[in-house]
Amino acid sequence: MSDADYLDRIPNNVDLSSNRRLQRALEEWQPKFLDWWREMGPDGFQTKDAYLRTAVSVDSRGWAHFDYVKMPEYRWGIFLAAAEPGREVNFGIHKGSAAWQEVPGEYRGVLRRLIVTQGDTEPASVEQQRYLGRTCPSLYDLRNLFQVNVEEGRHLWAMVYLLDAYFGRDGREEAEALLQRRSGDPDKPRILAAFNEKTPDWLAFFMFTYFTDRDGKYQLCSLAESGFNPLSRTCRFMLTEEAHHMFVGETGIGRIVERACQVMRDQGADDVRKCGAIDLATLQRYLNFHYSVSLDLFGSEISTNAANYYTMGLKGRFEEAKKDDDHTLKDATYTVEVLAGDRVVQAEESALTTLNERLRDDYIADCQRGVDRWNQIIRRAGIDFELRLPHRGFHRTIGHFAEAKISPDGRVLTQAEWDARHSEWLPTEQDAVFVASLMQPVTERGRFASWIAPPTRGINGNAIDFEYVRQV
Ligand code: BYC
Ligand code: FE
Ligand code: FE
Repeated sequence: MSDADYLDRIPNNVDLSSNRRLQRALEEWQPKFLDWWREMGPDGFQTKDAYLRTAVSVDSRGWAHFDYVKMPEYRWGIFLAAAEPGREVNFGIHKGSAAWQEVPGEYRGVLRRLIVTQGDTEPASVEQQRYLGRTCPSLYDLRNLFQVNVEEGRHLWAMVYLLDAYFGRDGREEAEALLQRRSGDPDKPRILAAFNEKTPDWLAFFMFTYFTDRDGKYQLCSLAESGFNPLSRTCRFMLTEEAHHMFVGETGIGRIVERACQVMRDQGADDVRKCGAIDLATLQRYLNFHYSVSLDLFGSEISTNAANYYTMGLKGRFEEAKKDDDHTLKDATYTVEVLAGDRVVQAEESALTTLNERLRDDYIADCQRGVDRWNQIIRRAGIDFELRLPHRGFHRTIGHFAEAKISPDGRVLTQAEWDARHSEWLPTEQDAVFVASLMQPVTERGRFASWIAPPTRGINGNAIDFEYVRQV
């Protein structure tokens, strides 16, 4: 393949053609990515036309192009948000110096690790969602799944670009390793725990895109504040795509809630499952699981790693630049919830070591907004039920709450109490079997599975019964 041809196939705004070394590195990586995509990407449908959006520029008015494309031919491009002239490091000990255009030598290892951790989640999620196409509730939803999958693939490209462009040989090795780890594989697992869980059904998929992709939003927002300018610009553009992933999650759950409410209103509260819809109690258990697993992704409440990332100017707070304080946080404190024996209490801690918890707080507030909208659907249907985010300490495996058993309402439990009650709070084997029984593919244009209401509108101005994925 000639260079020009190759360059045609990687849309980019990083002037790839003028950087031979980088071009060669990406050229070597591309076929390995495609091998990975074929082996671990969506199962089936690889030869079908899917109506997908492709990033073709970073222009806020027209960055996305919609058309039919076969997934392996998707143009995974490299896009950075526009450079801000004169940008500075906005926080930490280097606050006020010019933002770095190259990796500061002393932070090389730390920065590489942050980029690798971010990059690892992207292919992991594609692997987790690999088999969902087989049981799609509609062509509209199937297309949204594939859209999320190709964009997570592009996010992997975004991180591999940084590794190849700025980290030389070890960057190239990390880029290869990103294609070698496998979600859920005990011998070569993905880095973060949530990305080794299964996403076995569409309820889990919608919960994942609501809760876990939202961790992505908050992590990307704090990396977008980075003093390392290429990382900042890369993450800022990734965030524009992320919004759609969370939209898929929020509206997916909303439509399942709507369907459950319809059945409860029309047939009676006890018939939801019999009518092939998902009862709200099961939904709450799935919510509890995905929310708690996603909370773990923020790391420990007290973290010297987080303090260091901040002090070094590598990873900021959510909306760092908008905050009105000294942006060094040396003497500042922050209130966090901690365990004190059999109680959860508030404690004042250093603002630097509690940065993970602060980001988790921002995340929790954001999660609550969507839950409120789901509850509005329930209230409007005249049904007396409220979905709730469980306490932040519930079902945690990272941080100090991992040492205890906490109920959804925030009480510290004995092991015996937990054993007796956890099946009320987390998806049970029967829930999984029931939800699995509903997962029958619906691929007729304009039709939807019994457990989910149609969306209010189609994609990119198209009708709901548009042929979002062509069958032939
Ligand atoms: N699982 O100081 P601590 C996304 C490790 S999602 C396993 O508490 P730190 C997406 C930690 O590495 C966004 N291990 O944590 C969503 C450390 O190890 P060492 C992904 C964990 O370092 C959907 C030790 O425990 N992006 O984009 O402050 C679909 C103590 O750690 C976990 C990022 O994560 C865990 N959950 O913070 C597709 C951003 N948590 O040092 C995509 C980059 C902690 O003892 N990553 N550990 O060996 C980071 O900023 C940080 O690594 C973390 C952890 C926030 C994840
Ligand atoms: Fe992503
Ligand atoms: Fe995402």
